Formats: sequence, structure tokens, C-alpha cells
Amino acid sequence: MALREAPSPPILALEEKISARTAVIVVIGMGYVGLPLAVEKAKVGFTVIGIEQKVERMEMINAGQNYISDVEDKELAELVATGKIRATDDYSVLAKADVIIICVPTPLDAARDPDISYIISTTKEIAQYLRPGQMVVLESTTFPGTTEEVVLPILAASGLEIGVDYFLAFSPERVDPGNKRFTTKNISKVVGGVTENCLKTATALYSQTIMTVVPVSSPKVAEMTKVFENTFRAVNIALVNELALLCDKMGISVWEVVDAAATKPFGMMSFYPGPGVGGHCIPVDPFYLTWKARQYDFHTRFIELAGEVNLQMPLFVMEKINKALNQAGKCLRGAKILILGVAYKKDIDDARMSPGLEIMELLIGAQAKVIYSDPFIPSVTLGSDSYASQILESLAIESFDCIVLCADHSAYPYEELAKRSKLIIDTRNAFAAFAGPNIVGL
Ligand code: SAJ
Repeated sequence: MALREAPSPPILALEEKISARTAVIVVIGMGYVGLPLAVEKAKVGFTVIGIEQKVERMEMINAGQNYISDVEDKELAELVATGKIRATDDYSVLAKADVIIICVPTPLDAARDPDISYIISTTKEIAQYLRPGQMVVLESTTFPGTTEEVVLPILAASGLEIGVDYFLAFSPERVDPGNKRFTTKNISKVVGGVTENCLKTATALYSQTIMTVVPVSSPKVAEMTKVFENTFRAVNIALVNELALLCDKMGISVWEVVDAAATKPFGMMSFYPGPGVGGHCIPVDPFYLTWKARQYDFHTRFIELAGEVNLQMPLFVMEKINKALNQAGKCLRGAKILILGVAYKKDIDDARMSPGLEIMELLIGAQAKVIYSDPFIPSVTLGSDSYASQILESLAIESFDCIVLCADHSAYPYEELAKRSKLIIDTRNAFAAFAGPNIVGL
């Protein structure tokens, strides 16, 4: 962190625009982070332009049509109709931007190493239009060091002076998809600036729309905070998944153990076993830290062990299915199986890295006859084959040799399914209230 900086004319101009909410904000990446962020900023008066490379998303935004369940349809429609939000795929709008917020994906590549190509390509576009008075904030989850070691050098090549002419900060997104209680507006926001002026302007920006802003001493601290948060979840989910594997061997209900442990009024936080860990955060983000740690010759054993445990859960579910079918005198090959819920978790419309999909793939590989039903996921593609979600009400539930519940959506008729099904493999303890010989839990 640089010594106390004198406010420069560019920072004074930018702070004025932020305070008056006349700043033009460009959000790059209008996904589950970018679109809710754009709506919150536009709702308080900022003009927001979203840069979105997926044409169908860009067109939906400009038609006032929402595609992110955490955004209120009518709010987006109104903000687009009044010109407070619009979308484009043209990076030249960056010339108009006072604030640029990067919300692009940060996946793993085939070798499970960080893929920050979207951050790099986006930053290169920004550098082409960088001018005094602009602030750039990276929100995408990434390894500690990305902002100062990757983004800053690309922007610095412009010759402009960081903290005087332009400003750069990291502020991690904390969106919990589907969470109606904690939203972009009331989730506290950690912010780390490259210089003191960078921190000051970024804090001023987020304070306009978010109730609690948490300044930290550097972008690295903010980057590490986010990866720690998701690693915390991955490791604790793996712990309870490992406990489920042991409880299964010992004939103990892991669900009863977790619920009993939850009665401890301090020092306990409940996590639940499941069919595996999906989404684009928990299975991915901890490996951004693993990769960076290697540069320090440091082995993040917890993260890698957690990954191994979580990755083996779909295989554990397959063992359960196979054993239960065998006990019914059947085998996987030729068995008629219904997967209930291929979304990666309850009540959301996202199937990325979903354990339900992996289990479906494994069952197809074992020559079972598999269909799925998920009201949130109309169709999925496995390899070169596409599958459409079947309408649950249209299915003869009694005709299935096995039903595998992978996402415990609220809308499912659990009592009726428990009554009518020959066999249910319940990976989410969703049928706890309807226990019976036909229901097999984890
Ligand atoms: N899961 C379990 N057992 C648990 C909790 C989760 O098996 O006890 C599974 C879920 O079914 C899902 C996966 O883990 O397949 C991830 O679920 P999640 O809710 O932990 O992760 P996301 O990706 O939906 O959202 C998370 C945020 N969620 C929560 O904090 C509750 C948060 O970690 C991040 O803000 C967000 O990822 C992000 O964008 O990084």
C-alpha cells in the first residue's frame, strides 16, 4: 500500500461522479454476478452498460427480458425501458466508462489449472480505452496476485499512473445463487485497492449500493479472502461427505449425526452430505489457490483431499444404486432409472458441474435406461447426446426400477413419490419424513 496519496484531479472528478451517481458504469460479463450488480447500480441512478459476448443474452437484456433468477423481471424491464441499463458486445463503449467492473468467468482448464483467459482478454480491451479518471474493479474469483501481477501490468502499459490517473481494485462477488435472503444489496463487500486512492474510490462506489463495505489492505488480501471462503465450504462439505462414507459402513445415519451436532450452540456450522459438489465456484475456486501455492512450493493438502472426497461421491451413489437394484434381483444393465434433479443444487436453474449429470452419465455408461426430470433444467447435453427433461406428472412412477434424487427441488411431490416408487436413492435426505423399505439414503 503506497504512502498517503494526495487526491489527483482525475480522482476528484471520479469521486464527484460517483457521489452524484452520474458516473457511467460498464459491467463486463452479464451473468449471475454481472446482471444483479448492474441492476443494483442502475436502481440507485447510475447509467449502466453491460458488455456481454453471448448475443442471445445481450438481446434479452435490451428487450428487458431477465434470465437470472436472482434478478426481479420487472426491475430489469423498467431499468432497460428508462435507458438506465443496456447491453452491447462492443468494447468501444469503454471509452465512455467512468467505472469498469469485470465479472467474467474464471473456470479451470482441462488440466484443472486456472483459466484466466477471460480476465486477460477483457483487460486488454480495457487497456485500449484507458483514460484518466477511470476505475477498474475485478470481481471474478481468482488466485491471490491476479490484480497486481496480471491486470495491473496490462493497464500500466498505457503509461498512465496508477492511483493518480486511473484506479484499480479487487472486490470479490459473494452471490449465493437462489438465496432470497442475502442478495447483492445486503451481502457485505470486501474491497482491496492497489493504492490508497484506488481503495478510496472503490469503497465510495460500492457504498452507493451495498450496505456494508469492508476495505482491506490490498487486492491480494481481498482475492485470498474470497478463495478462502469457498475453500472453507469445499473442505467442510468434503468432511461431511467422508463422514457419510464411514457412517454408511457403520450403519449410522449421517443425517441424524449432523442434525444432533447442529444443536451445539457454538463452534459448529452444519454442512450436509450429497451426491457431489457442483456449480462453478466450490469445485473450482479452491484449485486456484492450489495452483498459486505451488509457485511457493506449498502443497495445499486440505484442498486436494477435499477435492478427491467430493469427486468420489457420484461413485458412492452408483454403488448405492447397484446394491439396491441387486437386492431387488435386478442389475444396472437395462434398469429403467429416473434421475430427479440435475441442477447442481436445490431450486436453481444451473447444471454446471452438477453431480446429478455425472451420475446420469455413469448410469448411461452402465447401460441403464435413464431419463431425467428437472423443472429448472429443460435440456442437457451429455457428450454428443441431448436429453430433454421429462414432465414428472406424465411419468408412470411405478414403472421405474429406481428413482435417484440428486437435487431436492421444493416442487417435487415427495409423499406421493415415496408411496408410488419401487426404489428411491435419496442423496439429499429429502424423503426423511417418508422413510420406508423402498427409500435408501446416503
Ligand atoms: N453442497 C453440499 N453440502 C452442503 C453445501 C453444499 O453437498 O452442505 C453442494 C451443493 O449441493 C452444490 C455445491 O455443494 O452442489 C455448491 O453449493 P454452494 O451453495 O456451497 O455453492 P454455490 O456455488 O451455489 O454458491 C456459493 C455461495 N454459497 C454459499 O455460500 C451458501 C458462496 O460460496 C459463494 O458466494 C458463491 O458460491 C460464489 O459465487 O463463489
